Amino acid sequence: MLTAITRGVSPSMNNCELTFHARQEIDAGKAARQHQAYEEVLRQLGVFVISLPAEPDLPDAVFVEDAAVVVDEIAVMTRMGAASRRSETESLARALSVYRLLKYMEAPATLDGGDVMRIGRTLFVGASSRTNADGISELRHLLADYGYRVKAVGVKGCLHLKSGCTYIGRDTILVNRSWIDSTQLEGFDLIDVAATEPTAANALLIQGVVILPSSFPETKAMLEARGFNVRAIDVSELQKAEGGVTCTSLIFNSDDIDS
Ligand code: CIR
Repeated sequence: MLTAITRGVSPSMNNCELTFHARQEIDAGKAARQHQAYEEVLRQLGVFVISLPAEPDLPDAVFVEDAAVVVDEIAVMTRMGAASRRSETESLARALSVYRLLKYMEAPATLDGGDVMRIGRTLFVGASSRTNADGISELRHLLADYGYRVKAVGVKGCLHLKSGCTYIGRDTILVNRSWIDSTQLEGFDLIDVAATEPTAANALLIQGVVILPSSFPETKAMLEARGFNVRAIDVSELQKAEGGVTCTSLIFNSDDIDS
């Protein structure tokens, strides 16, 4: 069964980390409602959602994707690039330990899950301001025994690899090529985001449906014209914290336990 771990919006979200966006007031109540609607969409698509309680003292803890890389056999608990976020892994590790053997990244490695785009047995990993070379080689080492290949991809001008590209099925990647070294994505069809929507490349593929923020109507229309089934959702408050639609869940198959 497809399972998602999510976590409620922290009431302290206004103290979130910001790298590329200017700080704007976030309505934490509205963010929580948008997040619940996101969880509901996952449920409608057949995903079993495990919704962890909010962490009041950890402003970015809703962005669970960054704290772990879950593959079919194990979960790698990351050492996130932002020191303020590192204690998010504790409660998440407890939740994930039910489903996967856990491995932990060690200093000096840093890596955020938002930098990891998995396509089959290949993990493309963004060399970003959050993920360093040690992080990429440690992930490669931890996953090599399980038959995964890790390929580094240059990232500049955005937070994470998946701020600038995501896999949307049918051998296709939605991309903003000005932020991502797309030469590493050879062999895939690339669809460029609309020029007026540079942050539109963060989409979440679930059961053939491409979930996309509703603030990107031009990119949505382009994808629909190419035959993709797109579901738009409003995540405006989470976007103010530099979040998108991949970062608020960790999705994995819970039938693969204890391999
Ligand atoms: C941060 O800067 O860490 C958070 N404010 C946003 C994290 C978004 N994560 C993601 O897209 N994977």
